[in-house]
Order: sequence, then C-alpha cells, then structure tokens
Amino acid sequence: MKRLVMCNQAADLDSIACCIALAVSRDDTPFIPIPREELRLRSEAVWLLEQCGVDTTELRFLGELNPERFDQVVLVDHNLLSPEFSALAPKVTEIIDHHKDECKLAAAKTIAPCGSCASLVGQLLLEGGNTAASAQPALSKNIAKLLLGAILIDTRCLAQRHPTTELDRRVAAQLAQVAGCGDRALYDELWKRKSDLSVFTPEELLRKDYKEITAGGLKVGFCAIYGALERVPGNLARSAADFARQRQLDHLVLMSAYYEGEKLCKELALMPDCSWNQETIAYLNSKGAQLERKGMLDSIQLYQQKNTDYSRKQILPFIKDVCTK
Ligand SMILES: [Mn+2]
Repeated sequence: MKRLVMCNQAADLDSIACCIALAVSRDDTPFIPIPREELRLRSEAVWLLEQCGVDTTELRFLGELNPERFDQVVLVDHNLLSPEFSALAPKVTEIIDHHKDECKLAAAKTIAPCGSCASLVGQLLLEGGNTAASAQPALSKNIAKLLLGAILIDTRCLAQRHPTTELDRRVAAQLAQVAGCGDRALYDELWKRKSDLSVFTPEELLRKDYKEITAGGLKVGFCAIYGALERVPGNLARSAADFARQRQLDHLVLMSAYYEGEKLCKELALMPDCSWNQETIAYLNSKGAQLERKGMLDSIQLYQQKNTDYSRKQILPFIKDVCTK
C-alpha cells in the first residue's frame, strides 16, 4: 500500500518539517505541493534541512508525482484540500493539523489549536502513537531537531503568549532533549535566515509564504512577509498588483511580522483600494485585530496590527467570514 503525506500549499517550515518527520518515520512518501525551485525561497527551511541531514532529492514536489496514484493520503498542517487536489478527498485517511477544523472528510483527525503543527506530530512520534503497520522507529536526533525548529519559529521561541500552548512547550522540551540542542541558539539562527529580505526580489517575497482561498465567489490571496513592508526592496505596490493580476485575485492581503529591537510588530494591508477594504478592516477590528492606520506605501494604505497575537491563522477565517456574509 502506498501512502502519501502532504503538507499545505504555503509549505512553510512547520508544514515541511511535519511532512518529512511523519513520512520518514512511517516509510511514506513526503509531498510538498510547490515547485521544487521555490524551496530556495524558504531560506530558514533550506538551512534547517541541511543541518538535519535531509536529502532534498528524496522529497517530492509539485509535478514530480501523481498524488492520485497513491492508495492513502495523510494531510499535515491543513485540513482542507485545495481545489486542484479535490480528487484526493476519498483517499484522505488521516489529518494532523492546528488550524480551525473545516474538514468534512471521514478521516482520523488529530486537530488541536496549538502554536505549531510540529508539536502534534512531535507528540505522536514521541509517544509512539503511530497508526502505521510498520514498527515505529525511534525518533532520530535529526527529526527531533527538524520538528523543534518548526515549533520555535511558529511560537517565537515559545515566548509568544498566543498561540503558544502547554503542548508546544512540553513537546519542544522533549524534542530538545532528543536533539541535544538549546532553543535559543537554534531559534536565532532560523530567525536570522527567515528575516533576511535582502536576498529576494519583491515578487519572490510575495510568493514565499502564500495562501489562497475562494469564498463567496471571491478569490483572496494572503502573502506573509517577514520584514516591514516599507523595507521590501523594489516597488512592492507594483509587484503586488502584478502578483494579484497574474493569479486573478479579487483581493490581496499583505501581512508582515518583524522586530523593532525586541518588540514584535505586525502590519496588514488590503489591495486593491476599494470599499470592501473598509468593511473588512472594521470586521477584523470587531474581532480584536486592533488595526490602526499607518502611513501609505505608494498607493497602499498600511495598517499597524496592534494585536500581534493574531497571525494569518486567525485573520484568514475572519476574511472568509467577510467574503461569505
Ligand atoms: Mn502550521
């Protein structure tokens, strides 16, 4: 029986780490649904995979296999299939995720609202909660480090009040013990790579951590950028408009997260300029986002998101509400 483990379409470090850790430990095939050449854009993931001895030629990327050839599919770090993979629905047997459960499939679910999906996968592997028929191999040092890195990035080194949970802390501590490495040093190395925007073009930055939804007949894209929007090299407004046009988006949401000294800051901007934006900002504020007008970046109105506990994971479902009401 052939089983595929598939991560989400943003393919961030959390997703990639969960996918590889689970696939390696169960002898399944790890599938990362982005083109192989786009892995390069995730500098922190490239670095950590190398540190953990992961041979990327063993991974399968978009266009490198036919997922419909597999007997079973396990979804990690997402619980909804994007339209291009909807034919896989009857094959989904298991889901491990930390996003809001919107899945109507009859699959075995491990879904809990913690900071990182890697905490759920780590817990499963540490506790030997393996549903595979094959014997459970011990969690290797490298796999423990890979999962730990994902947890640290998603929880800002376990420091962020939300979304960090007890589970994240407990699993991270156990993984650190197996991996034999400290949290802070690993986090600093990862963050340094993740927040270095200088090596990318604006177009690459928009593609780097991207998700898309269709709700209420509207196609909305979400770009997460790890640096202040005004510090993106080149012309962000023009690049973002091109990006939205190419993907035929109705709306594009730009979200940034960055540090000013020790202080975490976040921004949000909606494109194009239209009345939907006012309605959306009002709705997000009614849900506690605390968006305050900041300056303009060319034609884009920037908002400072004072509630830095909210990330795309919280904002995206709210925007879905706006689209469908
Ligand atoms: Mn995740």
